[in-house]
Amino acid sequence: MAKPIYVLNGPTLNMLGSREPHIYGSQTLADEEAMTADRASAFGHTIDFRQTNSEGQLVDWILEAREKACGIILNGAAYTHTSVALMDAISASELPVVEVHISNIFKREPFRHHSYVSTVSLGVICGLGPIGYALAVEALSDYLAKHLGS
Ligand code: CA2
Repeated sequence: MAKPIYVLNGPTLNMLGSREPHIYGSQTLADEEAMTADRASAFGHTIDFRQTNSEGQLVDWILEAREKACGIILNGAAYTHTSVALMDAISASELPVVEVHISNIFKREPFRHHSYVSTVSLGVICGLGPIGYALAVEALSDYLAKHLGS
């Protein structure tokens, strides 16, 4: 059976749709999951969509993906800007990773301008709102079709 795309979400993204809609929009994480699954299905993929507030759990899921997933879409949230551990796990996974941010991190505070995740990712989508996840599915599908014939 074909391996899914892991879609991994970091801390506080479970609050989407309930607070700070001026930054993150009004869609919930469940809405995000449904939209991402639809787009994946259109490209012949399935997703495994998860959220955690724990850095260690994200590391474990990224390493698990090495065996169980064909690629990763990662919104590491605040850990994006702080976590060498996430960066090392992505490198160790040897999988294509598309980094997603709902907000435009470059328009925000300077501490959000650096991403450890970007340094080891295939590419980055940020600032386009929730559709960024669907765009990431499209980009990853295109990459996988060209590089793995899937
Ligand atoms: O724009 C993004 O997707 C971020 O990854 C979101 C993170 C932030 O630390 C990154 O710099 C950019 C924060 C996620 C917190 O999500 C909330 C959702 C609703 C209400 C409050 C926070």
